[in-house]
Amino acid sequence: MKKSTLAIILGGGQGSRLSPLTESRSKPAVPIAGKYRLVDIPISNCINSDIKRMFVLTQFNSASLNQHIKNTYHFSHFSTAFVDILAAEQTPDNPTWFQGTADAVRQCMNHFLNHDFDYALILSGDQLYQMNFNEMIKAHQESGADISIATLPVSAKEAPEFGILKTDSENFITSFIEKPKADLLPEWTSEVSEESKAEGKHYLASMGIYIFNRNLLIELMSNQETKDFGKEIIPQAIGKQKILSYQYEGYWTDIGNIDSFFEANLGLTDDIPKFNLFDNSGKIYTRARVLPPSKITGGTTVDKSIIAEGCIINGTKIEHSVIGIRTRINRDSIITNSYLMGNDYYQNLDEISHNTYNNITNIGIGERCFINNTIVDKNCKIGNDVKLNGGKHLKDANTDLYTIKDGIIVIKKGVTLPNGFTI
Ligand code: ADQ
Ligand code: ADP
Repeated sequence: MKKSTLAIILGGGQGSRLSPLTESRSKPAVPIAGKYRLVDIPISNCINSDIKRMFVLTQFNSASLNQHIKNTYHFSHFSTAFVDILAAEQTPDNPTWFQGTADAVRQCMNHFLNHDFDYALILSGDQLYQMNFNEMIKAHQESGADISIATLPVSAKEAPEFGILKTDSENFITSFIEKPKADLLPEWTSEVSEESKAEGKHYLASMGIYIFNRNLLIELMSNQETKDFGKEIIPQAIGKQKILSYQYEGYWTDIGNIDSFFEANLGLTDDIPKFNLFDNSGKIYTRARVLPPSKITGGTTVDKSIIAEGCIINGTKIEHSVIGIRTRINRDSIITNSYLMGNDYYQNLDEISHNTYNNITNIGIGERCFINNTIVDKNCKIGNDVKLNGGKHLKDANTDLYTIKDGIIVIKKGVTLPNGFTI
């Protein structure tokens, strides 16, 4: 008999690692690759795996997340498919927010149990990858596991950021440690493929992607003390339940902080990107907007860049950058190594000329700007002659207008940078 799967997408805790992009929106709504939102990645992976009942758990429910889900994921009237957002609710029984990933699942169990399912597929909302979950479900079924965890080899440098595990000869997990300190690592190496060894990846890491059998999930969730999958549920299940390590071979990266989010976006401009947006079988879905094609004029040279729909570009050079929907770039501006998220709306010509006449900064990038190693959030008004030169020479900072983290400048959503503004 075909077993059924319900997907639970962990949309984000406080999102502080992605701040300031999460200052005014929930993490699943953060724009990625110029036209998508973070939540489109796990949802698309589910749809491509024919898993079409999904809950997105989020700590706060922004208008933009609701709008995006409502306007994007429409399923046939005759199917049981849905994408529902469950935001942390304060009820008389639950006066607090989600205390961790397992607590988030526990607080929403009554919603899940309204549906028939044999397996719960629990996914993170901040990872970039294309995975067919059916292969993992098949391995889970065939092995007779109670829980399965997707895993992949990582290096000693990466290992302290992950749950690290060891397996027996049948790939069942025999021990697990959440985010081990570097000095503990020597005890945690695993037998990995020759290819992984050659890349210096000697540790098996949890990807934070879990399959639980329904009854086991209900049982584990009845323990109010456990708040987190990585810290409690998984380590405590070792030796009690059969936990399969399902080793994944493809590209996967965590995009939970500014540095990795920035790298993942700019990585899309590689000749052959590791994450492939141009793929018939692994399509990434997003809102179907009615936008005109992008227009590039004024002799702008463009190289190694992704330009989303609806842009009007009249600059000098765009290189190694991701340019989001409805971006406007004016004369003689240079954009390198940057991610401009784009805009939610256009200003009309009358408004633009009225603003220009009255020295009011328009939406988009002004004239003669230089922008490097920078993320510009949506709906920003960047004046003329603005110089934003991110890089390791900059110290971390946080102001009303921008944040600097690891040398990357992040211009906050909707701010105005006056003419001549320089970082
Ligand atoms: P982390 O990613 O560090 O480690 P965590 O911060 O718990 O774990 O987040 C997992 C996912 O759940 C993220 O998508 C996060 O946004 C979301 N999340 C966190 N708290 C939440 C909450 N209260 N409500 C809703 N969503 C929430 C985990 C595992 C490691 C594993 C890595 C792989 O614990 O063992 O190696 O994932 O990235
Ligand atoms: P994000 O999460 O990307 O920051 P928002 O919460 O700003 O998104 O919501 C984006 C939506 O808001 C868009 O669909 C757009 O239509 C609308 N919107 C935002 N600002 C404006 C504006 N000044 N004029 C018209 N529409 C706007």
